[in-house]
This record gives sequence, C-alpha cells and structure tokens, in this order.
Amino acid sequence: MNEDIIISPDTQRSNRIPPRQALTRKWPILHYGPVPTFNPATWDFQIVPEPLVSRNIRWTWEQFNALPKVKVFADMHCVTRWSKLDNLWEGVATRELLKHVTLSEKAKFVMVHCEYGFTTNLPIEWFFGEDCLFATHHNGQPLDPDHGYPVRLVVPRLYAWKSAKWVRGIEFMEQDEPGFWERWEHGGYHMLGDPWTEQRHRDD
Ligand SMILES: Nc1nc2c(c(=O)[nH]1)N[C@H]1C(S)=C(S)[C@@H](COP(=O)(O)O)O[C@H]1N2
Ligand SMILES: [Mo]
Repeated sequence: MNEDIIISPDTQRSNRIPPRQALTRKWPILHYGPVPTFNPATWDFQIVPEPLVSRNIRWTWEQFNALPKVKVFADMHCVTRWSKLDNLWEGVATRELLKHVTLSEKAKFVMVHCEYGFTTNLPIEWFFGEDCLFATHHNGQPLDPDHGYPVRLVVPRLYAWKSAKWVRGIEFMEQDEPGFWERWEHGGYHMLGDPWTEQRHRDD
C-alpha cells in the first residue's frame, strides 16, 4: 500500500471485528433526522471558543476545501452491531486544525456540531488521533449526501456515532458534556464509545 496512506492501527489487529459485531459488505445508512442539502455559498466551518482557542475561526467552503488532505485506511463499527472494514477515506486531518489555532491547556474535550443541531462529544486526545479526519471522499468518490456530503468526521477507533456526518464546527470544552446520542433522552450512549471494550451505553 502507498506510503502516503495513514493506516488506522485497528486494521492491523489479527481480529478486526470487535466483540458482538457482525461484518457487513454493504454500507448501511444510519442517522437521526433528514439529510441536509449543501449550499457552498452559505456553508461554513467554525472553530471556537476563545480563549480555549487562540482565535475563533470561520472558514468558507472554499477555504476549508483548500486545506491539505490526507488519506486514511480504516474500519468502521456501528453500535447497532455492524462493522464495515477496508474504508479508504480522504479529507482534512483533525490535526490540521492545530496549524491554525493554538489550544489552551484547559481544552480537554470537543463537541462536534453538525447540521440540524446534531452533536457528539469526545476527549481531545481521541479527536486528534493520527487516523482521525474530516472526510470529503470515500473509496475515491465524494461522499454521498446520505453518508455526510460534503464533510463528515471519521474517528475510526470509536463507535461510528462519533463519526458525525454533515459537520459544521468544533467547539472545545474544559469539561465533558453529552452530545445528541449521549444524552439520556436519546438512549444515553457512552461518553467515549470504545468498541473493543463495548462502551455502548453510559452505564457500561
Ligand atoms: N449528523 C449525524 N451524524 C451521524 C449520525 C446522526 O444521527 N447524525 N449517526 C451516527 C451513527 S449512529 C452512525 S453508525 C454513522 C453511520 O454512518 P453512515 O450512515 O455513513 O454509515 O453516522 C453517525 N453520524
Ligand atoms: Mo451507529
């Protein structure tokens, strides 16, 4: 495989299927609510808030799409028990953000903000994993609208509800807070969501 592809470490496990997951060949579509339409003239991507970030950022689609891109080879595990292996993602590495803002030491978690108010939370060391990216392409094709076009987060080593589709911004936080699926009224999914230790629900 080409050296400029980042290999997600979980793809090198001898058993790539986490406990109580089943392999799927199709690519299921899973989300709450409608599929948003994309308007490149009004779309923006925000990084906030000061002073956890050195300056608030608002990128237009043109600016975001001009950032350097990486390729990541990774597996995907949905908490509803399907796993899809061998995905080649392309997009902007989450680490790229650190070239544009300096983070305060107080920033410990992120809230990922998406269209229609969908959110998900994760610790910054997971968000900035070497295999994490804002993907615009999958297996060489632009994402389908159903799968997050124009851009989705991909965090391969956590359950896929953390891989938020239709991302519009990142909010850094000092303390952890539940996102959409993590809230009790939407099922109380786990604050981290490690598939290898089956962190499915908040009380697992
Ligand atoms: N905006 C948004 N992103 C989301 C979700 C959602 O409800 N809204 N669901 C998540 C869940 S539960 C999964 S398993 C993956 C599924 O991604 P896919 O539909 O591309 O397979 O998207 C995640 N991203
Ligand atoms: Mo999921």
